Amino acid sequence: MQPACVPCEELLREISAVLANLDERLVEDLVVKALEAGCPPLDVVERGMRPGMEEVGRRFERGEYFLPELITAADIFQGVLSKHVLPLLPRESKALGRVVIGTVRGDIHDIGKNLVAAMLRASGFEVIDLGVDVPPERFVEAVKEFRPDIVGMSALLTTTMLEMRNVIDALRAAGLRDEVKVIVGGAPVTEDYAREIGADAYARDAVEAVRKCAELLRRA
Ligand code: B1M
Repeated sequence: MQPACVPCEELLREISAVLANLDERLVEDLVVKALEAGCPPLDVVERGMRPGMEEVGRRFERGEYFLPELITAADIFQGVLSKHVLPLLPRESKALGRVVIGTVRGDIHDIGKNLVAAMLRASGFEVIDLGVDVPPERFVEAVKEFRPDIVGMSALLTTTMLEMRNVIDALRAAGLRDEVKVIVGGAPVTEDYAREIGADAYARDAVEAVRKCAELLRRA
């Protein structure tokens, strides 16, 4: 991603700060202001709102915030995203490929996964979203049922990212591993971890996820 212009950078910093402070009205006002000023919608999300969520997470770790604050932050994020940002995403009409996506077993974080799904759809992928807390068997069933080109997994917890390996093993046991490409992502996931568990790709954000999925199709 290119650096944002100076007025955008300032607005994005402010968005991050007011989201971290859980000020819903100000988040919405500033997001609208940033979009009207021409800041790219994805910069608003990835460089404004996402760092705000990371700060919420840090305050939670330090014991300054508790579960209700995490829930409030998630509600603010999702509300602003669906009201102001998602409607601005382009609609690509070409059918690029089919992706089955889900958050792995034991994990109910879905904001990042939903953003990845929305970006893939906007870029011309057909997306089948299995939701959250998805067990390996459900990924396997979905591959049999929908015959996707790609399986995408999201995990936000260091404990649940281990499930990604179980899904890949389950696909292999069902004789389906060579039928699909696998992409993984989520805050604790890394390129090295993706390689270690035998995934085909890792993406750190939604834009990279779209680029990597397009690359995976070219390699298929
Ligand atoms: Co939770 N939580 N949470 N939480 N939560 C984290 C993840 C945490 C890092 C906070 C912290 O302590 N700093 C921490 C995990 C620590 C760890 O494992 N190391 C944590 C914890 C501990 C917990 C609970 C255990 C708390 C508790 O109950 N005591 C609990 C677990 C519940 C469970 O899943 N079983 C829990 C619950 C929750 C809420 C339900 C309250 C809520 C989620 C609501 C929801 O998702 N609908 C929540 C939230 C909001 C967070 C933080 C604050 C924000 C997550 C978020 O939405 N970020 C988070 C702190 C953090 O992330 N640093 C935290 C914004 C989003 C756009 O980014 O999800 O990273 P992200 O997605 C990005 C990329 O990662 C990537 O692209 C996305 C878009 O750019 N990506 C992919 C994601 N998936 C991808 C898939 C791909 C490719 C890219 O390919 C398929």
